[in-house]
Amino acid sequence: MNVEKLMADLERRHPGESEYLQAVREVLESIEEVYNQHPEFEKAKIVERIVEPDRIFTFRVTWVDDKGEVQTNLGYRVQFNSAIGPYKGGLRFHKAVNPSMLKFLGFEQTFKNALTTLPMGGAKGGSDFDPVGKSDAEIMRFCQAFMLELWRNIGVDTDVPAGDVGVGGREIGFLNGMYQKLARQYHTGVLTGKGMNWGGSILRPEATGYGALYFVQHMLHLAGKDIKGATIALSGFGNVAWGAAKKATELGAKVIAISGPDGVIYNPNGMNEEKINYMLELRASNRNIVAPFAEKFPDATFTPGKKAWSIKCDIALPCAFQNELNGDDAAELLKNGTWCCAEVSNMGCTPEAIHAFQKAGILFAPGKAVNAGGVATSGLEMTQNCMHLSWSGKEVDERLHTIMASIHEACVTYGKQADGYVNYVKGANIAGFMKVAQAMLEQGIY
Ligand code: 2IT
Repeated sequence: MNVEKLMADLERRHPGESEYLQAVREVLESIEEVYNQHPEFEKAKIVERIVEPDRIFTFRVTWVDDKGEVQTNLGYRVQFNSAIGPYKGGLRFHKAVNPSMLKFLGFEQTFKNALTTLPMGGAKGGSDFDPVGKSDAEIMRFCQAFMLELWRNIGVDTDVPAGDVGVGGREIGFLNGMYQKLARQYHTGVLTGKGMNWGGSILRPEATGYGALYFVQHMLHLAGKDIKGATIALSGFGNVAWGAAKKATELGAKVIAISGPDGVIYNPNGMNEEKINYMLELRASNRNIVAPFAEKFPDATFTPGKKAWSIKCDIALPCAFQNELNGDDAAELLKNGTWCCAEVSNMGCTPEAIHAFQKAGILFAPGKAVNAGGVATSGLEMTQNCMHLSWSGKEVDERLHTIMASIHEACVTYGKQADGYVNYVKGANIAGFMKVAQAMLEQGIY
């Protein structure tokens, strides 16, 4: 395998798709050495096949806003890879959504899902619909119009969407209601992240953040460190940041920063139940700003235009969006003594930031390992739906624990260097790739 040649071919085919090309390059660079020890992969052209999505559906979504004006958005579903199971992955509603973003997310999802130990292929979808400033009624009409197109391409055993940025329990509800109406299919398992009364799994809302903190606990344990008393800066304030803040606080860490597109909240006394619950209110307001947190809690301060990475902390947890932590941010964190960074968002760090952390020898782990607890618990939700029963919180949490431990172990197996440093990026990429590649190989050329 020749990474530069593969990348040049891919760039020619998909010019300007920067996020997609970035995600593919990271994986190819990680797996090159192992891949070249497997001539059977080369012969079946596994890598040339694995970097392209199986198919992409693109559709127009037209809806009417509260003023009676007609609005048109674009909708997509990228069915990336089904070698190990039906397509599975979230839907993102965000104004910047485009094919490059959803292809990068679908590609990442393929390897992440492989790491979970559950039989799920990779997919992603969404729309350039911007939920900011929209009323609940507008969000409902948009979700219904989106499903009017999507429903023929999804199904319990074919493709199971869930939430992502801009899509939470409320949106999954609107989507599921319309799906049932159109498909006349009442199986509870065509979407995950559902409400508790209509097929949802206990702990799914918390799972991405909880799983991330379980993963961080394993990393710290291996490095002889303790999360108790550590200061944490996290970005975002949505579902993922909320779950991470909740579990981090429960484990005795102090969450001293959260952030939004408008700026950063410095929260020197850490979180409490009221503050954590307020994060949900901020998300539900559709305003996409974090500033009101400091109005509600006078011990916190808001600084406009600053990122969470400007706050001195032990552990940095990007929980918002891709490339939200760049090389300059990494330099600032390292200068301030940060000794661990775990991506909870997908591809939260730029290649420059990852390189800086690894060069400095601090603990660093990538999103596809750290945040896999979200989709893993979606997989557990699918299992419960197929069995027509609900597990207790204890049962789901134990399974999530076991899955995160196994993902951590896989990363260490494939990522431990001769000098003892664990390259979690390499470990996660090789472990995920090997499973999907082997599955493709065994199923022939198709
Ligand atoms: O990035 C992700 O793993 C998700 N947005 C969750 C996907 C899922 O199917 O639960």
